[in-house]
Amino acid sequence: MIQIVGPEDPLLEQVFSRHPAGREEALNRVKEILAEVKAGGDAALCACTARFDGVTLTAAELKVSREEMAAAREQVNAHFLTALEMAVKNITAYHRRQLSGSWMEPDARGMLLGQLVRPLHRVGVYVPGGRAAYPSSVLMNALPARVAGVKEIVMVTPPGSDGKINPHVLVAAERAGITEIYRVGGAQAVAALAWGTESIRPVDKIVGPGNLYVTLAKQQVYGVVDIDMLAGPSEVLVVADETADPRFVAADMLSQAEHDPLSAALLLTPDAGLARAVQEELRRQLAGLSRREIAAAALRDHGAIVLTRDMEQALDLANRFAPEHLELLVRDPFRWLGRIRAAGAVFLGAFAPEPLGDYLAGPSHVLPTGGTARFYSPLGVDTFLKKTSVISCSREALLEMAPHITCLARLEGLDAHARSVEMRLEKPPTGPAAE
Ligand code: HSO
Ligand code: ZN
Repeated sequence: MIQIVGPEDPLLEQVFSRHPAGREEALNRVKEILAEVKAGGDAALCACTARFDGVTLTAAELKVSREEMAAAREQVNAHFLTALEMAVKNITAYHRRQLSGSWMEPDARGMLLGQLVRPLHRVGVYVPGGRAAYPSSVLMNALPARVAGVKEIVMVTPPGSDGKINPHVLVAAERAGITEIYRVGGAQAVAALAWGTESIRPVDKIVGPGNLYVTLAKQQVYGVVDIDMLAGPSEVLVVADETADPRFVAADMLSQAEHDPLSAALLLTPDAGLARAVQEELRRQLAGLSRREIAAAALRDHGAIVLTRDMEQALDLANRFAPEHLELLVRDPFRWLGRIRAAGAVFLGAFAPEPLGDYLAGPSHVLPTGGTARFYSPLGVDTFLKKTSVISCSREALLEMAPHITCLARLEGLDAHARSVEMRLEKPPTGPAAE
């Protein structure tokens, strides 16, 4: 089911590569859908929803009504609401620490330089539907936006076969401060957020994970709007030594394997005894899971137990894989933190299992996957902020810098640039600057 291999085994190349199958074909379909919605607006959204979700809607039904929100509130229980509150509290507190403000500073030459930090005005949050309709993901996308100060947060999510949206998702959306909700998913929803339709106004940025179609659509509209990242299936990589409990290691690998048959779950360990014990545990625990077929497929096709020479080699391989989630189930995990170069989130020690981060710890669970932790960061407050540079200068300071500016301008063949500076030095200025 899951193999124990050496670090040079060809199986690892395959597991590490993470190329989504069928990408080209999906991309062609996505381009067609985007063009259809760009040209056809609401009518195209309804046609796509009928075709892909099997739900017939009128344009007026795209937006989720107050009545539906009220009905959702009736359907969730008290324990869910308590857990939701705790998650909201922790996620908000964590993201408040990420806030960074505008600054302005005079320099010795008489210039005043600074940076304005401003929230985006309107963002779209994509929330998957069906078996992957997670209220936790609503919080993990929307609360960082709220903390950043985003005024309009629009959620899109595909309807279920009954035309409805999961009530837990709706309640989480309301609690997280989402301001509009539309019953539309897939590439068509991304098109609507990017270009707008009669009933959905365009946004400045689209965030949130989706399936391959959604991800490719986000990639296509990048530039019309901003996007957070290109998200793929969930992954966990556990680095463990002889001190790790094989039951914990197996349980944590399964916790991500159960997301998707395409999810990756790896164990890297220098301990052969642990490797065998985890292999056995995986077999045992898998049998008791409701999503065992999904998890088994993930382990079979995207799972491996790698027997490394030592901990150093395990960490080197982990950096190469650049996992979404990295667990260090080792003696003194903090000792290894300095060696980690690429990971979405790191979980240290036996009592920080990955699902703690999925739901309640505080950091967003929207993390870079597929090796993109080499250059993407977790979704956070920064995702929703943008900056503007501020420059002010005294006449004296400009005088000092003028020869250098004009030198560079003339070198680039740009006379008007040079003149713009020289003119200010010729005669006393007129206008308000003269006072
Ligand atoms: N582990 C998933 C997020 C999630 N888990 C949602 C449970 N619900 C991707 O990081
Ligand atoms: Zn998860």
